[in-house]
Amino acid sequence: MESVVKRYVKNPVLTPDDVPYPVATVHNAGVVRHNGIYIMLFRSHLHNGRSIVGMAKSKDGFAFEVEPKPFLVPAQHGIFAEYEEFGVEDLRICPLEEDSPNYLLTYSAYSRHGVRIAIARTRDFEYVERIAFISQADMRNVVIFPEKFNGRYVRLDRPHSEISPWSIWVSYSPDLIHWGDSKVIIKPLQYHWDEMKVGPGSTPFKTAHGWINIYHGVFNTMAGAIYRLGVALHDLSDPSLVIGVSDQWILQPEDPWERTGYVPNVVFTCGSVPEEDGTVKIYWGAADTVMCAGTARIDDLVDLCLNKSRQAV
Ligand code: BMA
Repeated sequence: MESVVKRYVKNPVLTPDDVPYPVATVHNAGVVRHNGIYIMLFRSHLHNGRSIVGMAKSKDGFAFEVEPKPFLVPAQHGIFAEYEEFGVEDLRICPLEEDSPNYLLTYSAYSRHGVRIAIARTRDFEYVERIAFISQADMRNVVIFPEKFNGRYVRLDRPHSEISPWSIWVSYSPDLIHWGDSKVIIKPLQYHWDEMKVGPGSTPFKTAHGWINIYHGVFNTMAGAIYRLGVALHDLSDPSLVIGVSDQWILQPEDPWERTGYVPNVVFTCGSVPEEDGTVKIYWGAADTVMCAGTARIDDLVDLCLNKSRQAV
């Protein structure tokens, strides 16, 4: 069978050698197209094991050039400094429709108090305004839908739990700061490729059939965890309604740089860019070490969710 995601022939698209300051990895990048330029905000481990976020730009979405200075490093003052002390990771970019250009950035902030999610805003990818922390500890992987629904922002999130397997939840907010009305909408499926945990991946994008949510799922083996990508379709007017979750994964570690590296057997997405020709560019961190890209036909993703789906919860 032809694979759903076609890898770019010159993967990886970004490696630590492409970065003009010392880093050990480049991975888990949020990506958008802003004024016709692809902006990639990638995570890098520094040589002390803590993470920062760098920026790369591209005209075609494949050939990226890294900016001389990092884009986001842990804050130096105030509440953000306290909770970002150990690093900032896995940033997602939400191109808000309202008041465009208006990008929300959500990222994991690590500190001695645990991991929680911060939200920030930029209009030009030069000036970044941190807004708030939008979770307590034990939350990673938040993506925000680009539209409001009945006057509220909607996000997919992934609280950690020792009781239930780590699942995808939905939450709502009137102001981007206060979130609630949470409920679980996609759970790992037992004895399935995502049975250990699932979590939001790239920012959902709209199709005629619903919102496409490309997520990650994890399976544990005797040789360690395998991170793969899956896809779900959410209702256009109420994204808490899951229309379908593809039974099969759409991407798994296969290339040598996906199978070995800082953490072996990982493909992990934080960004995808839908194109006008009916394809979507998908970006993933490979083995937590390099960035890769590929394309999929949006109709193929929709078809998997509509016609080859598994139960959601
Ligand atoms: C997750 C996160 C991701 C990482 C993945 C694989 O728990 O830490 O940032 O890509 O593990 O190591």
